[in-house]
Amino acid sequence: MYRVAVIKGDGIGIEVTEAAMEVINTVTDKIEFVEFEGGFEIFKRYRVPIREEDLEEIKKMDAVLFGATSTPFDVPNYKSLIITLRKELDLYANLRIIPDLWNEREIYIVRENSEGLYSGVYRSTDERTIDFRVITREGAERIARFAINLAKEKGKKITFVHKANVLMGDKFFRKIVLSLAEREGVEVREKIIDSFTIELVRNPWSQGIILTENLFGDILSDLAAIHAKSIGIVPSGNYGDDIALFEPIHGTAPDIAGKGIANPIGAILSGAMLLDYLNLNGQIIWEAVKSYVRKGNLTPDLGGTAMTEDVVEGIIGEIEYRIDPWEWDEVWVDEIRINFIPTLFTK
Ligand code: 48Y
Repeated sequence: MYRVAVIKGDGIGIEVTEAAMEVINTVTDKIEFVEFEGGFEIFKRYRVPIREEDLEEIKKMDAVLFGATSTPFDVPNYKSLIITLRKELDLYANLRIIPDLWNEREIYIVRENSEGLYSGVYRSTDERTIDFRVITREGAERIARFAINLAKEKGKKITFVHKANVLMGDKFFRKIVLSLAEREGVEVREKIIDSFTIELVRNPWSQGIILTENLFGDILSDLAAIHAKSIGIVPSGNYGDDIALFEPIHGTAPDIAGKGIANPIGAILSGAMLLDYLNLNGQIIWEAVKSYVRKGNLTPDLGGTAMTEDVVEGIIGEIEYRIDPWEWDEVWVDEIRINFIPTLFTK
C-alpha cells in the first residue's frame, strides 16, 4: 500500500484533482489518499501557506498529488504554496511532458526546480532589491543527472538551453552539464535561450530532453504548452530524492471554477506520472486518454461541449476496457438486455 498526500487547492484545482483520484482508483487499489489543506485560505488563518505539522506528515508519504492554488502577489509576506512545497520537500527536478495526444509525440522539459532566481536569496533596501541567481555544483549536478537518466531511458539527446554568453551562473552550469553528459555518453546540443524560443515555436517535437535552469524552464514550459492545444492537458512531476509531487501545470482558472467544465486531462496525466513513479501502471492511463481524445467529446478549452465528468467517465471506460475487455463486454450486454429485452416480452 502506498500513501499519497492530496492537496486539491483552489478553483478548478479541486475538480481536476478529484477527477484524477477517481481515475487512479480505477487502475489500482494500492493507493491510500490522505488529504491536506493548503494555500491562501490557510495563510489567512495561520500566516503560512501550509501548517508545519501537515508538512511533517506529508514528508512521510510516498508521493503528493497537487491541484492548483492561487498566489496573490500583492499580499505582504505571502509565499506561494507550490514554491514552498518544492523547497521544503527538496523537489529539485521538474519534468513537464507536453503531449500531442493525437500524434504520439511529446516535448520533454526538465526544469531545475530549487535554485536560480527562485533561490529565495535576496537583499532589499529602500533603494534597490537584488534577487540572487544561485547555481551550485550540487544543484547543477543533480539536475544534469536527472536529465541524463531520462535521456537514456527515452533514447533521446539533450538540448541544454542557457545564456552562458552573458550569465556567469550559466557558464558554470554548462561546464557541469557537458562534462557529466560526455562521461555518460549522452549527446548534448546547446541553445541560447532567446533564439531557442523561436525554435520551440517552429520546431518543437525534435528537441529531445530540454534541460534548463529554473526561470527559463518556467517560461519555456508555458510557451511549449501551446503545442498541446490546451494548457489544460499538460502534466508534470516535481521529483526529489525521497518524494515526488505531481500537478497539472495549469492554474486555478477562477473564471470557470465550479462550472464543471474544467479539462481534467492535465491532472489525470499527472496521476499517470504518479503511478509510474510508484512502479504502478501509469501507461494504461496514457493509453486510455489518447484513445478517448481521438473519439470522445472534449471540454470547451479544446473546442468541445463536454463536462469534466463526461471526460472522466469516458477515460474510466477506456481503462476498464483495457483491464478486462470481457467484463466490459458483459456490462454492455447487460445494459442492452435491461433496456431492450423487457420491451420485447411485454408486447
Ligand atoms: O509552476 C509554475 O510554473 C508556476 O508558474 C509557479 C512557478 O513560478 O514556478 C508559480 C506558482 C505560484 O504563483 O504559486
